[in-house]
Amino acid sequence: QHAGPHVGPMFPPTHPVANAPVGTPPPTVDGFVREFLHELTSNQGVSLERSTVNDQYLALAQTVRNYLSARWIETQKKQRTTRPKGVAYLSAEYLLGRQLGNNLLATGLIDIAEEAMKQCGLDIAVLRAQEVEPGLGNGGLGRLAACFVDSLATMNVPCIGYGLRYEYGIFRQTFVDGQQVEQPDTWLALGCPWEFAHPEHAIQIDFGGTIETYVDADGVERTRWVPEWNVLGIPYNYMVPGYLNGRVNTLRLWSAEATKAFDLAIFNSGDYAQAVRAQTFAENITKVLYPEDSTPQGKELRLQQQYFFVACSLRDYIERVLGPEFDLHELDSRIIFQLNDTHPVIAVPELMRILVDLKGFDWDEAWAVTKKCFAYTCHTLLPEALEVWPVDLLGRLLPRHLEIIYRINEEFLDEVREAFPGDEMRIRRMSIVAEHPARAVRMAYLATVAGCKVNGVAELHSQLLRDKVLPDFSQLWPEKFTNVTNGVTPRRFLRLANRGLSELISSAIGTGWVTDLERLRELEPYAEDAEFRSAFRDVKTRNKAKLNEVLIARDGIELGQDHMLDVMVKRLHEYKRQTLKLLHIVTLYNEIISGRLDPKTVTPRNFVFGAKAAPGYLMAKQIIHLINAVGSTVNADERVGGVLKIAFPPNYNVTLAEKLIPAADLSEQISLAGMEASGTGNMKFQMNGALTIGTDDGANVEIRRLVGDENFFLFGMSEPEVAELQAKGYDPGTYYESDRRLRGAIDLIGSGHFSGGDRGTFGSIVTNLVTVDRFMALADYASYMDAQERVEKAYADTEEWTRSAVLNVARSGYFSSDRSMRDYIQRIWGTPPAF
Ligand code: T68
Repeated sequence: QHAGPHVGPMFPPTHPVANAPVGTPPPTVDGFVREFLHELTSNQGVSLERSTVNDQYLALAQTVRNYLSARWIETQKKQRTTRPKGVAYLSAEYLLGRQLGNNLLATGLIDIAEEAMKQCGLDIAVLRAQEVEPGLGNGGLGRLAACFVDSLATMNVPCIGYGLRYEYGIFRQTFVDGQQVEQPDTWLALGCPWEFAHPEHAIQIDFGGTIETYVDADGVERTRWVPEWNVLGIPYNYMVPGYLNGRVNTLRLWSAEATKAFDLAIFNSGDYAQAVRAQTFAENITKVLYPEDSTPQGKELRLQQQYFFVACSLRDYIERVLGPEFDLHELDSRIIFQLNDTHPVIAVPELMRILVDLKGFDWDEAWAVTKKCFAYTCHTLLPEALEVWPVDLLGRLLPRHLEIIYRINEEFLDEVREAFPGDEMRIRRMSIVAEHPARAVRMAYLATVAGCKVNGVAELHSQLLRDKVLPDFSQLWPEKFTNVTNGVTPRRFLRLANRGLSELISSAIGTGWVTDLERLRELEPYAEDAEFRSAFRDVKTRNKAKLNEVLIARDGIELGQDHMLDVMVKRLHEYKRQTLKLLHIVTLYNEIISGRLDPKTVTPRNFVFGAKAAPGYLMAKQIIHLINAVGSTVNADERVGGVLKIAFPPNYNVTLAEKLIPAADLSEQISLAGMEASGTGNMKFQMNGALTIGTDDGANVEIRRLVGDENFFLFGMSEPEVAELQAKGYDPGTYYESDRRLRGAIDLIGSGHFSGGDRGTFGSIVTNLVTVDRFMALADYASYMDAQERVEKAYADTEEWTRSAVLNVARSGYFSSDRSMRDYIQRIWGTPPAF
């Protein structure tokens, strides 16, 4: 049952009190009040009486930030002398969530700050609610990056996170007549107190132009890039504090600005307006986060973003962190660049270009270094999610990089030819440069060829990655492939988000679990303890009450009282199957209104959805519309008697997740098996004592193995069964025809019942389900309905349910991102970074 030998924390906290220099006396409430008032007057320029909530929030943030910055400077100073090997996490997304609470926690200042604000007549909860979260990511991938940098800091591992400082993060979702409308995310509008801008460290990044050959001083023929235009990368540094350990790592996000060349153009230009537009052009690079998760559109601006941030990051690490004295032949002794999906893969030819064109390495020497410095994490199984860049686009924007990719590919294909003589089909399959439908570079292949390791993000995903996505590569280099199952930070998602449960846990087993989550195992005996279970239920009840308050204040949504809380929150995607969840709800509703089901016999439930759809993903947007339509119809229908309540608060984000997850009873993880790479929401729910209803997909497989079948509601086809059905030819129509309840639900949607009688509104959803159903919702429907009946039965036995919930928490230790980091260190990064 146990996921592996328990080795305890590899990196114990070095300084268990506050995150302040060793020897500093802990701050007092009075001292904190003084510092806060000082920040208010000196930074905001207002008195307490005249200050706004925003002033107060900013002053509080500044006060906390001062505690961190001293340790930050010390961390860097120490690193400059010890010169440890570190991790550079390259990620186009960091979905950080609010910072204030986390930084208070990391510094041990939560109680002091709360009391200090009280003494100033302020409610710290109101100040915390003022913070707009930096939504610099789409979903799981970006949130994972944020969890990983948190864990590395807490484990005392040197890490620098590199990414993009989007001026507009993930759009703010609103609903108009039940349909998604996107609003710009103006997260910087009221000021961001957590960032440190360093325009003096701007880096120039080139684009476009041509390449030319020349003969250098030694008579060697060399290539150089003659770029056409350039922009400046301005670093914005964020502090990433370890939990009570005194380490503060750095997250460095790049912002694009126009170079002097643009200023000059403005100065010289007769057409001033045109020249200013050119400046905007440069700044467009970091203007907005692309809201497409898992369906990259191949837009030029996206490639500009990718190259911009990795070029800035490599230059920064090589020139500023390592410095001019460093022998780059030894680069892998100081750094591993972890590629978070393919988005940063253009870093591979960029490092080759730096070494060969700028540092004078010969090709083989440069390739030997490069191969040791990168590792690649894949986050998907969907073929359409694998990034591919047309060569004409690449060649136009980065001509030298394209040439380097061609050479990497040639040498790689020679290696394949040697291993598999005469197998031209294999050569074509494995080529980094695809010839059809148009010539294009397959970034996942480039990452696999260049990376010293390739990993998937859950056991099943890693196996499918080896066997189905990259089979030729795993055959050639079996030792390259490995798994690291995702994890989530218990600081944010348990300690901070669920204070009640945290305190209950600590009262039972002490506080060590915060940095050593496997210790939650010690809770297992408490599952048998009726008093503990009752306290556990009280926490849930309070969390539900708090959620109600939040939803009323935020959206005017009222949930049913004393209902089971059934939650499905994640991006809207067909493979995640929000429609299957809807079919369950519509079935119950249809059975009630047609008199076959007495609502008094139904377990009262709140169904809560949270999901953003990519703006260009029309089917996803229609599904959002349908959820809202079903919600308003069912909620208003008196025949239901309030036993089914559907809530779809708009703009699901990290902040809302922190309210929803601790209140949930049931976690919906219902993707088609073989489609969800891992999932991480599933782990957060488990950790907070929700039971999972789920398919054998992604990390659900590992969750179920750990909690045991009796504490998990499994349903649906397994991945091999899916493959088999696929191969045999899937016809959703047969399921529709043969299952009365399913047909009833689909027909009700098709009848216009949820759309004021208009059959057209959801016609394409219905047609799609009955004729295509790419993700086989209909095939899993019956099994899902059965599993939901098991949920109802189980929920009726309160004590047994609580027992399961406690065991879910007790067995969630494996899903700490600290464990993920330990696995990365052992399986990928090699020698644990020294510190
Ligand atoms: C997610 N991927 C996986 N992608 O879907 C999820 N994609 O199973 C996994 O748990 C998680 O990664 C962490 O490993 C994403 O979130 C994106 O957001 C994305 C963004 C841009 C382009 C492609």
